[in-house]
Amino acid sequence: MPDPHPLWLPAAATAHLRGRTVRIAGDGPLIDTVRAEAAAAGMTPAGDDAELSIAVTTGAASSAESFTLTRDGARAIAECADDAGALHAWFEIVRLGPGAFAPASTRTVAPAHALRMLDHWDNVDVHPVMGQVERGYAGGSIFFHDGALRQDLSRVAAYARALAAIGINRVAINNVNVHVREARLLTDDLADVARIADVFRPWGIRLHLSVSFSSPMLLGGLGTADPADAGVQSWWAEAADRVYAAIPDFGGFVVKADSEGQPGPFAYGRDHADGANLLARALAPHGGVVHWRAFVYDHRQDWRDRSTDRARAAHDHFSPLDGRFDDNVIVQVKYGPMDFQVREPVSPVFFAMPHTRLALELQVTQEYTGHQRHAVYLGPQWREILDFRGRGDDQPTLAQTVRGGIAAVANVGDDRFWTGHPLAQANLYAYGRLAWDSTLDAGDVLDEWIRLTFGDDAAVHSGIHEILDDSWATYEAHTAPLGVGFMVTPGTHYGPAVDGYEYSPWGTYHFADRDGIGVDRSAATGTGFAGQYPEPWASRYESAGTTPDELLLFFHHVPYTHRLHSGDTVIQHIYDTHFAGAERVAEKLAAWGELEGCIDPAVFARGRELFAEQLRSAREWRDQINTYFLRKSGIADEAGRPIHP
Ligand code: GCV
Repeated sequence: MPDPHPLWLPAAATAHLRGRTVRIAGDGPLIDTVRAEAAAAGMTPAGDDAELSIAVTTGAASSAESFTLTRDGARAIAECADDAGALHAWFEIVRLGPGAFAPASTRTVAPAHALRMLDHWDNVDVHPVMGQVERGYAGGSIFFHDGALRQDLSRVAAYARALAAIGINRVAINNVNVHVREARLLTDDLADVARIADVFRPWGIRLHLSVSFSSPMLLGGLGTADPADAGVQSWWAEAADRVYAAIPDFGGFVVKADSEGQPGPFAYGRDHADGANLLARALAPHGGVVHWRAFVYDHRQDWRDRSTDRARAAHDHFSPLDGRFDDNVIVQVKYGPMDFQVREPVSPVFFAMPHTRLALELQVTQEYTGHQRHAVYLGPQWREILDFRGRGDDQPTLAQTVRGGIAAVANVGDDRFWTGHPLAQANLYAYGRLAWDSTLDAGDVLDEWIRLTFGDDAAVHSGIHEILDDSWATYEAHTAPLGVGFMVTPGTHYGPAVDGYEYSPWGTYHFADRDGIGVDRSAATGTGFAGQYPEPWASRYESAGTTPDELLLFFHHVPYTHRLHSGDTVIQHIYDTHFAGAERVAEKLAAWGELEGCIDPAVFARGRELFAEQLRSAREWRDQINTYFLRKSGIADEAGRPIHP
């Protein structure tokens, strides 16, 4: 098996540091890491006049993990708040490349969010349906293999280094769907889990575990998991004590409760605050946190019942609990009210719980955005989400609103390129960078990633940038239209199935008939979801006339002849975007072909195979969607292009 791809840290990424002098002041494991990095980059230790100086200087920069970088053209001096700041300063110097020492300037660099987390949905056992990694598109797990923790953790070490370089500081190693085997990570497997924590530690990353709410029953033999039961409370306290004895810097628990079959407090007549606080109190003496997911909805809906709306569920369950969660509970909210669709409105939960620490949950793994067979750069989507001003155009952005940090579902596996499609590495990179600084421009982050990963060749750079820059918009263009969502193959969530979920229990409908399409979520005549937003968005989403085009069908059921703000009718928009989207994918395939001979042949070959599949899939989407709506509406394409009635 060839060595795994170096991600954004090939040897060339530190070439500008080779032969230069360095001074690294301070002690501790992270400082040792920086020293080892500098030595590996070919730097020479020196004294106070070193070209690069990295020192922990109390009071230099106040917030945790931050540093102040002063450059004078010849030297770069990083004064760091703590040893994590020193590690981040090192990787900033790497990222800056040959420009690391100039121009003369001083600036303080601090993370926007204290918790910047990746959630792995890795299983210990190979799950009969979901496999080794749930929604994993990059091979097996880097942590587990066939029912056991891996002995060889060298992939984990390389991963930890790459994550440190983009500022990630928390990793949950197992799936939030905790099956019986995975539940035992909390007890029987602690020694092995501690081995993984040891690998992450030198990179400033703390380990978290997903746990089952039923652990006291599954693992402790108790007859209940009721949060009010004293035996249950002591069981969790003792479990936490044992974890911290094995892993002193353990981060905490991630919990999916009362969701898609996972157990939770509802079974005992308790609510989610009762459930979350139970675990939080076990972790509190040790400084741990609970990430309690707000992804709670009825997945056994009756499609005939028009009063139930999955989009409402998180707000209905959680907003009444605002203020009841302990300080070390973080309620983790998916960015949209449904499920990581290519387009959804930002969840109203973020603006309904001012007294609760909320975390934003994103999905780096491309469950609904092409399974890492399609090259889809999600940076622009995340920037839109992070920038959403839920309380008004002059009010804070979502990024400024969340106090519990950012988490995202990871996209790596034991694949040679880590992420299946080599270009999907850009999403992992961008996630880390945007979690660190949510104001970075997605295009600039893409440029950074391309330069670090592929080097300075201008044609390669512009070729890859052009392929990825509009790739999210392209994917949106040829899949479910105008925010209506889903239309994917049930189960796998890959490829088109327009009615795949239309009569299913999962609550994901588009309600297309011969006259129109979309879900009426207005307060006046629909499910009332629009009314879960504060103003001005409650009013904006309430009316089709003020709902942004890209979300029209998420909020309203309209005739195919409804005219969008763009001037097009809904039906013509569907035809135009689907033809254009598939056409754009053909151009991307051609653009990738231009890179032959200019990039690593193995990367090129993998990309060529996947772009061919992306084009096949985009055409399939185009044809199924266009044909479906032509058949439903009977309205011809104004341009008379080939559809299949
Ligand atoms: C881990 C979606 C996915 C599931 C996932 C779930 C979740 O429903 O399809 O695979 O389960 O989200 O986020 O918990």
